[in-house]
Order: sequence, then C-alpha cells, then structure tokens
Amino acid sequence: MSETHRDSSIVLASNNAGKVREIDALLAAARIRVIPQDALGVPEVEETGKTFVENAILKARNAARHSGLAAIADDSGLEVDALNGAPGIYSARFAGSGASDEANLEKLLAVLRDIPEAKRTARFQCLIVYMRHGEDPTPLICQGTWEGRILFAPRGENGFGYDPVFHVPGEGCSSAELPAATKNRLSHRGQALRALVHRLGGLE
Ligand code: ITT
Repeated sequence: MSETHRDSSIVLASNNAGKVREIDALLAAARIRVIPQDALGVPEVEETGKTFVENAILKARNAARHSGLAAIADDSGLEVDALNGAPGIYSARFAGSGASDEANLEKLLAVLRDIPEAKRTARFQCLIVYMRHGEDPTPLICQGTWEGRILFAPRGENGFGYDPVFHVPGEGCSSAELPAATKNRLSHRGQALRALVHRLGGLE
C-alpha cells in the first residue's frame, strides 16, 4: 500500500519559523503540503528526551494526537567536537530556556574563543519522524548529517539559528550566505526530508 499522503493533510510539529520555511519548500517539491501546528491550535510539548529521535517522536505524537492528522516532526541541532558534542539536543536552549538565536550563537562563539580553526569541526544533525496517527507504533524515522566548522564571527543573513557561524566546506561561505535552495540541497534537513519523501513513495 502506498504511504503517500498527497490527498490528506499532514501537520508539521514545529513552531520554529526557519524550519517551517525550509520543510515547506522541501516537501512542496514532492507536492506534499503540511499545516504548521500553531494553525491547528496544537500546544507545545516539553522536549524531555535525551536523544534527537526521542524528542522528534514526542513532538510528532503530540501534534498527531491533538490534530487527528498524520504528523511530521524535526528535531535537530549542532554538535561541536571541541565541546564533546554540545550543544546537541540542547541547541535551541544553549544560552537558557527561551534564548534567542543570537544569544545562542554569541554563547557558542564565546566558549570557542580560544579554539583554533582546525579544532572547530562540527555538524548539524536532523531527525525527521513521520507518524501516521498519534498511536502509530512504527513511525518512519529519517536522519541527515551536515559536516562543517564553526567560524570566529557571524557571516550572512539567510537561514536561522547557527547558520551565520557554520562554515560549509566546498562552498567557501557560511550556511547563512547560501541561497535557500542551495542550503536545502546540502543540509541535514534536506537529506532527511528527501529520505522521508522516498519512503513515502513520492518523488526524490
Ligand atoms: P521546534 O521544536 O518547534 O521544531 P526548536 O527550535 O525548539 O523548534 P529543536 O529543539 O529541534 O527545535 O532545536 C533545533 C535548534 O538547532 C534550532 O533552534 C537551531 O538553534 C539549531 N538548528 C537546527 N537546524 C539548524 C539549521 O538548519 N540552521 C541553523 N541552526 C539550526
């Protein structure tokens, strides 16, 4: 049986406008439309997991239960080798609960101030979970990883979160200097969503 949901609605379990924009664009290419959870009055769920996949499942299950629809969730973050993988699952709250992207990014630059370029390796991780309904015991789980390096100062205006300090090897610029389509082609989120679309039986 095809798992494609072109004719039925899917709720997107994210309140992050940057993510929603990217996921919309990536899924639109496969003619899959999603409804952001805030448009359906879905309350935020606490991200109590210890792993990206646990948090993505919590978010997808919450959105599916509250909306009665299939749900897609994205849990993602930045792993910095010099910080033993931090901020990781705590990327959105690195500078404290409710911290702005700017505050998180400034904290990252401060803690890495004395780390030389060669040791500033890092990667974005993205876990995408698709649940057919709130009690789905076999959610689809797809992952993407994007390797790079942390810059010494922010560059560029595009994207969101840590994009201005994430140097993209091969492109010679920060992720925030890439056009949206190029970031989606290369990024952790683009990789994970293309894998999901493939498994849903849609276009790659
Ligand atoms: P939702 O849970 O509502 O989706 P969130 O921002 O809380 O939004 P996460 O818990 O998954 O989502 O945290 C992801 C954080 O990782 C995000 O806030 C950014 O700081 C960072 N991040 C993830 N993907 C990124 C990207 O493509 N570019 C820059 N930063 C990214």
